[in-house]
Amino acid sequence: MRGKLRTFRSVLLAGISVPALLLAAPSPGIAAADAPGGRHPELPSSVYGGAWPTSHVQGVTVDRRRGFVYWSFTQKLVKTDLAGKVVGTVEGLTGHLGDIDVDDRSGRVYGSLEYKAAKSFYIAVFDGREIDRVGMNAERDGVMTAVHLHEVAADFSADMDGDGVFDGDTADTPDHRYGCSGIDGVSFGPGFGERGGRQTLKVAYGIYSHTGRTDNDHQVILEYDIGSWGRYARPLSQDAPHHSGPEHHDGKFFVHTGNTTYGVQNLQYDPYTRNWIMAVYKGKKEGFPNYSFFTVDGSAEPVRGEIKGQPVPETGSLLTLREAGLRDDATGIRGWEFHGSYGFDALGDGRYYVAEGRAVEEDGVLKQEGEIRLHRWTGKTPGPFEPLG
Ligand SMILES: [Ca+2]
Ligand SMILES: [Ca+2]
Ligand SMILES: [Ca+2]
Repeated sequence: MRGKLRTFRSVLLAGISVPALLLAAPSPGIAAADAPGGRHPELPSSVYGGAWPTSHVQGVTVDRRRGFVYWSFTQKLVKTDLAGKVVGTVEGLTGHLGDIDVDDRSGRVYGSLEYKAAKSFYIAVFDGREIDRVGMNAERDGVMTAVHLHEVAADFSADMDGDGVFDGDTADTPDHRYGCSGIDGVSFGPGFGERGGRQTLKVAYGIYSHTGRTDNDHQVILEYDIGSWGRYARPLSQDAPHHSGPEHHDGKFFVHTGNTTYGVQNLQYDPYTRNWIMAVYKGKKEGFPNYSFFTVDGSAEPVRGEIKGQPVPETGSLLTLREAGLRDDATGIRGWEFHGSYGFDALGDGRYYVAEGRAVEEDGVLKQEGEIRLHRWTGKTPGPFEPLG
């Protein structure tokens, strides 16, 4: 793996022109449907995102229209071109930047951003077009605003055992409604059960791993129409976090997967299969299959039903797992085994970029590097993708 990476980098350094050709191609990011004869514009089989003195890569998103890749490295957003050349970075984040997704129309990048000690949870909005140099500051350089999500803060800080004490950022407690640890996976896409129409932002909860309670066996996904978010978005002073955000979400949905370790790491709508893809860190509860990857059937209407395992019986909008992949006979839960928790982007034509990350040491400094590799959908079990190129 290391050797391969180095080879890829040295190929770039030697100026071999595969990526350069891609950049030179007319309108490389125009959607496949717009390409003459329905041919898809070429994308490199892998892109190297650099090594950074941060925590691991948390999410990737490709702006095909403009030819850029954005990488969330937890404390830093990195922008490269499709050849892996660094265009700029946004730094100085003291919270946790998780999964990201680009709004193709505007080129803005939306990412989950958590400050658990301050009980503050945001969608960070980066103006991708304005990121043009390394070392831009998230607070001072005018490239990032944040919108606070009240619903997440309320569920995260819920005193579930009613003892008058909120136990804070720990898994070892009955507190946190649905086991909410914050937010991570984000993706734009159509409404659940809809093919087209207005694209909304979906935001998935993190869920603490806890095998001793029954109310944490669902993934929770919030839906927001960002059309009105201009009025809420404010620059963020991380020492005095604002709470400017919409009063209400535009939908709250539950998926029965069994408990996982920190919930949906990467959420991604796939127009090719009409799946909502959820990559997770496996759960540890007995009696569940504890798959690492789930697909929600995006063509199915949400149904009203019981949110199983709650201390007070509760109903909500339930999403349906796709009838595909592995099946656990005891629970009926469907899923897959695949890595995708560090970053996953669907290109819309049956191809995907899947991120890998690893720790490296450079000049005595511990760093995390990221790389994305092109895959295609096979639908086979246990993992429904195969690498391309
Ligand atoms: Ca409590
Ligand atoms: Ca994550
Ligand atoms: Ca995503």
